[in-house]
Amino acid sequence: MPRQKLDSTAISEKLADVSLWDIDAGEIALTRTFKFADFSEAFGFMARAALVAEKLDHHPEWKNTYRTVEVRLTTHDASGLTGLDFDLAVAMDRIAAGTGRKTGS
Ligand code: H2B
Repeated sequence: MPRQKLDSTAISEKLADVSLWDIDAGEIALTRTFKFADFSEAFGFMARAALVAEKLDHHPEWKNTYRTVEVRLTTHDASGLTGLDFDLAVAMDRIAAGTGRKTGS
């Protein structure tokens, strides 16, 4: 049941795997701001992440400004966090780590 809303206990356990992400007070969403070397790296990250999102059938809310990508992950169908949000967060971390020329956060 990957799209089943997680309770606080399950969320705290899973947060250990995504330590670079923030969680909002209501435990509805994970957020992370990625910063890359330039727009090309940022957009490349988004292109790769979009393919993973399609595969998972789970899609990010995100905003790109030049070399910054602000990401918010939540499961709209469950009105909260599910395993898919954590799966996508981990995948995005891996993709960002692989771009090589990332400059921060
Ligand atoms: N993405 C996110 N973030 N939350 C959802 O609830 C969701 C989704 N639902 N992508 C999916 C698509 C659903 O609409 C389709 C029909 O599976």
